[in-house]
Amino acid sequence: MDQERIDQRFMAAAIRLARRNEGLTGTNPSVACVLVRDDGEGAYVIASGITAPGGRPHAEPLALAEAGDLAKGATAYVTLEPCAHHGRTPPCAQTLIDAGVARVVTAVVDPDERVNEKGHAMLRAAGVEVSAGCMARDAAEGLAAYLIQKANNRSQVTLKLAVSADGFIGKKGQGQVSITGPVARAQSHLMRARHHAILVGAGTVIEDNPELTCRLPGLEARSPIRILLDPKGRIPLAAKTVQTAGVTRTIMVLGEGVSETHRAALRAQGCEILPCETTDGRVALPELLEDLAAIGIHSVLVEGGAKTAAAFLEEDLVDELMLFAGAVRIGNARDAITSPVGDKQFAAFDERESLALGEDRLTRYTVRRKGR
Ligand code: AOF
Ligand code: ZN
Repeated sequence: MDQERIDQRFMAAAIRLARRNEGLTGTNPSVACVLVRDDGEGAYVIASGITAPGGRPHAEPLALAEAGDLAKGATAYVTLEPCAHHGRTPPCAQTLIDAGVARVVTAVVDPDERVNEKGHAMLRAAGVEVSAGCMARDAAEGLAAYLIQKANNRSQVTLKLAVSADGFIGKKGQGQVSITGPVARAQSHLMRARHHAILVGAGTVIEDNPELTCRLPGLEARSPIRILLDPKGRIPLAAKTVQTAGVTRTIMVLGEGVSETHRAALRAQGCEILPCETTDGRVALPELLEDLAAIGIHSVLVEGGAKTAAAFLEEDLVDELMLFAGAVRIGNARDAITSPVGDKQFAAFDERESLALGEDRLTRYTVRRKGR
């Protein structure tokens, strides 16, 4: 295998590893570092590290500690350029140098102004060979929440939709309609676990009364923060999300007109209140996403309903689209709700991958950005 193929193989492993702590590292990105040696009989992994929950330690010192003396002369594959700053931990570039690592392969340049190629420069100045940009696009997808916050000062948005075989996402006034099977459902709960927050509009809370938690066995603690858009204060106190606000952090996004009595009642249930700007009675979404980023919520999974999804699409605020195509037909177009993603919306996205989940199919799309 040539060096480029070998590099891609280990970087792909690092990218997969980094996904494990996605959503757990606070405002820090979940980065992975894989240490590899070749003693003449082919390359093999000696150690690995992922940014710890909470954001520290960083990935590199964790991998180096596991490798011990074997790190001398090894190659480090890191999904993000090693940091060059003395933050709450010493610079990772220096830690790699001190451990005697011979070569560092990175995927994405760290846009943090304290790093931004300084990590690469530090390594090169110490005689470490640096290969940057390996599998950059794939790694950037895993780091999207961090990169979007740095570049656009807002939270990253994933829109999840389940569409029936005949193109509908539900039926009016019928609450939750089952469109996909158990395998797809488990996958959607995994998506919840990987995001900082899950967001729905008031209509969905009123009609479906969902819990919006992650209910995969063993991953219950990874339920995302719930964000409920309720500019007019229509969500009843009896809603499951309000009733369980003391267990799972719940943020109510309220417009100016919502009464103080209602606010106090929500607070008494344990809800947090985030005031929002409104236009024509609807939440101003770009401002909301900036506010969320400012309080450390860097990724948001939008799960409904049709109007909320359409609003995010209209404002070009969807970074990733997760489309579950169900095998069932809903029929009766009169009360069926059409998918908010039509040909016009699809044109803004690139298909990235598609997988079969039982009877259903999940296709992942990312927004097409200039220069990509
Ligand atoms: C790395 N490896 O695993 C991560 C990095 O507050 P601090 O000191 O933890 O610094 C936060 C910054 O560290 C963050 O903005 C980003 O630039 C970098 N994250 N760097 O070398 C890692 N998670
Ligand atoms: Zn670091």
